[in-house]
Amino acid sequence: MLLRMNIVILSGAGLSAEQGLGTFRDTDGLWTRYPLEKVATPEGFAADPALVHDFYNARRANMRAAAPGPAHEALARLSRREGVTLVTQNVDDLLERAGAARVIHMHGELSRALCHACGARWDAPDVMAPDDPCPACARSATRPDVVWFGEIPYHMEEIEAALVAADLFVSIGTSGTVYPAAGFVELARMAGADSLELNLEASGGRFDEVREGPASRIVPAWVA
Ligand code: BV8
Repeated sequence: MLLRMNIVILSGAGLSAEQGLGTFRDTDGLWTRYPLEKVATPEGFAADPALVHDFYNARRANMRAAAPGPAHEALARLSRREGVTLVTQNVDDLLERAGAARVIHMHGELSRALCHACGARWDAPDVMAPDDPCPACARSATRPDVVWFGEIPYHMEEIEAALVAADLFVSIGTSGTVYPAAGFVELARMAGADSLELNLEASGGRFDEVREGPASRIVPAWVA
């Protein structure tokens, strides 16, 4: 059982891979099927909003058809403990559906929509299209509420405050290729935290300890 300590947990696509949501950079990953520049950048959205909406509509349908797994349930239980901060790069809602107390979605959420004209946010419908009117300003300027490359991740101040106060930093199911998330382990180590990676295969980042295996097995074993 984990002693009473400040723990920051960062998760990536590997946390939800076994639930059918796929990853980005594994052999059959999303970025191998959709060029990142076309579907995960503001420029790609400006060039072809319909393609981007199709990409996120497909992922939203996938997410809504999926269910949380043992790793999500274990993290949800742990998140209700004082001193535990759950940060995720994932845009799915499986941790919330597993009962997690609070999830910090630094790359946004598939289940939310954003108006890039007035900044309004609302619960995304199953299918979004470029000419959907914004419920607040009525302009056709709606987009998925996710953070694309070149955009500023959400909740950075809160995340950085948690990292500098951490006794333990745990990275789960992420390749550590996307910044600023990939730099969190260094931030936590500089602040004196121990670091642990739980991943199918070690990402090669600088962790004090690495445990390899599928999240559905190694995350509940670590939380227990
Ligand atoms: C920023 C959108 C400044 C949502 C994503 C030039 C211009 C501008 C910026 C940059 C630039 N050059 C570099 C940058 C920085 C850039 C960046 O890092 N680029 C990379 C490619 C080098 N970052 C940004 O642009 C970010 N913004 O820098 O703003 C700033 C910074 C700080 C403060 C203020 C301002 C914005 C990045 C966000 C991009 N959006 N997605 C969506 O569509 O989902 S990124 C995308 O990659 C997802 O969010 C995903 O979460 C993220 C990371 O991928 P992973 O989750 O790690 O997934 P991956 O497939 O890579 O790996 C899977 C892992 O799972 C593997 O380790 C595998 O072993 C493991 N696994 C698989 N199966 C299992 C498993 N583990 C356990 N069990 C299993 N069963």
